[in-house]
Amino acid sequence: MERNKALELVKKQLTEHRYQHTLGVMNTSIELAERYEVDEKKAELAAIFHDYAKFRPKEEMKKIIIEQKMAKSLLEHSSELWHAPVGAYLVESEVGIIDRDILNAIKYHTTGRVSMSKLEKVVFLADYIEPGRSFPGVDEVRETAKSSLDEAVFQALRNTITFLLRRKQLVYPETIHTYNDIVTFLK
Ligand code: DGI
Ligand code: FE
Ligand code: FE
Ligand code: FE
Repeated sequence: MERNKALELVKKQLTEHRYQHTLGVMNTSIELAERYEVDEKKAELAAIFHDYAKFRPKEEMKKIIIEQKMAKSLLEHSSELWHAPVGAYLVESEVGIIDRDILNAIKYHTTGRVSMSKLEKVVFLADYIEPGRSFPGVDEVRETAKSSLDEAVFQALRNTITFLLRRKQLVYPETIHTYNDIVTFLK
């Protein structure tokens, strides 16, 4: 799918603010894809559609999680997590993208997963460091992203988990598993 067509489709699903974030994730994903030798076209499309389901009503997302037999544990954790797997499903069923690599990059963009592909890491990281983000510690991750994809993904995960712990929030097990997998790999 051509970039402008994809952007036109996603724009209808998002607020102006979230659309600007999406453009940031798109540009950052393409840059990272170039740097780390990932398919740039796949990175572009995955980034454009990564937050496709962000504004779907919770009830609709819940119904899809149950009907499509996605992990039941999602329902016991923050609804903030739902738009990623639900987004992958809707991008396939509504937009017609069938590329598994792209769909997995959308599906795992919030929690990551064990043995992430380079494409999945690129979108996960771009979502964290795109120019519109202002998380504490994001500049360190931006700097690291210039030299190591894995080290930068580790730092982004570490910061996100630390943020959740500080706010006394549940941490989804897949997020912890992703962290352990990356740490083991980096040692
Ligand atoms: O959709 P975005 O805001 O661009 O970013 P995102 O999809 O990476 O994250 C959405 C939210 O999910 C964000 O507030 C952080 C939160 N989050 C990420 N991992 C976990 C999590 N929340 C919980 N409770 N548990 C997690 O493991
Ligand atoms: Fe998201
Ligand atoms: Fe993220
Ligand atoms: Fe996002």
